[in-house]
Amino acid sequence: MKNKSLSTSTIPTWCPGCYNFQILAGVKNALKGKEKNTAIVTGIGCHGKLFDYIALPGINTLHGRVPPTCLGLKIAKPELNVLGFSGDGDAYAEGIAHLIHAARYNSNFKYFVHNNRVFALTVGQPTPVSEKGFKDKTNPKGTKTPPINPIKLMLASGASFVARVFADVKQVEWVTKEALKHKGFAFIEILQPCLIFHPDKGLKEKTYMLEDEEHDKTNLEEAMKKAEEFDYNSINENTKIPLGIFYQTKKPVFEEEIRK
Ligand SMILES: Cc1ncc(C[n+]2csc(CCOP(=O)(O)OP(=O)(O)O)c2C)c(N)n1
Repeated sequence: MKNKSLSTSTIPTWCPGCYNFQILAGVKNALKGKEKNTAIVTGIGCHGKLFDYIALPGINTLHGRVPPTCLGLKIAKPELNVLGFSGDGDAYAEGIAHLIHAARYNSNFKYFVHNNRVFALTVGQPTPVSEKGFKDKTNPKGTKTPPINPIKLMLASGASFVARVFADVKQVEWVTKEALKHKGFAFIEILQPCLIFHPDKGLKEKTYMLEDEEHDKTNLEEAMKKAEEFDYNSINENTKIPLGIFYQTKKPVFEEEIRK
């Protein structure tokens, strides 16, 4: 799991065993050899600390503003690989309007959402993907609202690459490499239990890979059906969570269109 290249001297302050370590290692493995022309953008939250632990240039931007920051980088320097990282609060609460427009614009950057279904850095408030009834100090009787389904949202918003993986080094490395091969906006959600505020024990065991089935990732209708298999709300003994690439298509790329 250790990958010293791209390392910095900053000592991580993530909790011991945090799945963010797996995400960091997977991304670093995938970026080997691409160090010279890659930039990263991170949001605000535990995920955002990744900025300090990976030796790449970029911007640790405002809460929720990762997509427009990535878009700006791609407009200025289209030859750069640009990778953005958000938490689910960052992406689906503060930044949700930007997320929808990122899918619509189809700029050629890759966007990773560390989805631990909680605002972790601010110690455990519900996000738009926390299950109905989630309890914390701000909602002692449990929330009253159901979660959104980000995979369906991205498919409906026109994203040209939509994937979901578990926060496991190998899965993150694989999906990062696939996303880098894709020309256009790539949305990648990473299911990441938060050991302290949303442990989601046994979540990985409920997942399966679309790549092991005969899933046609060019078929939007099929992708929507697969997206509906997991509603982010009820996790029980019957829950099955598809992972992998739901959908991939070719669309005009924003920064190329404006140059014309
Ligand atoms: C505009 C703005 N609103 C709220 C905050 C406070 N804040 C800092 S971190 C954070 C939680 C981030 O949660 P998430 O994006 O899910 O990332 P995680 O910590 O779970 O990785 C919040 C709400 C802020 N810094 N800026």
